[in-house]
Amino acid sequence: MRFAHIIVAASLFAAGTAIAGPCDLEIESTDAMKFSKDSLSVPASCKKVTLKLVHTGKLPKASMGHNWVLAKAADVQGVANDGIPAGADKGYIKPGDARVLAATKLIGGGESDTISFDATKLKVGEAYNFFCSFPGHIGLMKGSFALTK
Ligand code: CU1
Repeated sequence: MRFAHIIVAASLFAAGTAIAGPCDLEIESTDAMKFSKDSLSVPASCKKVTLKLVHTGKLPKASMGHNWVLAKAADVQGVANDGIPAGADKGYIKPGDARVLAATKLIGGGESDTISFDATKLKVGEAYNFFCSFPGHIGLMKGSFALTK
């Protein structure tokens, strides 16, 4: 299992993905409502994780906005449901939602956002998901996130 993770990471790297270090992640999002990766992981030794979300499309935030939201897999649907009434101004995230472990801002085509978050509260073996909380996007824009030993 651990070996498989290494192979995935190595192949992503070989594909030219810009990964500056093991605790630095980058993911793209598109006008086709897709993330460029289905899964992300960082070593458990990371105290701080940096994630850069890039929107490679051209469509505006109002119609094809994307963000990157991290939560426990079990919390994801609830975070998504509660984010919709929060509206675009709040990035479709309920203010103060403690289930949200990290989130970028909502961005449109041509934009990017980079965040850093505390990884020391994340646990090896816990199932995390990342997703886009723009209404209706979670169906296509969701992936797994894990801490690896
Ligand atoms: Cu999205």
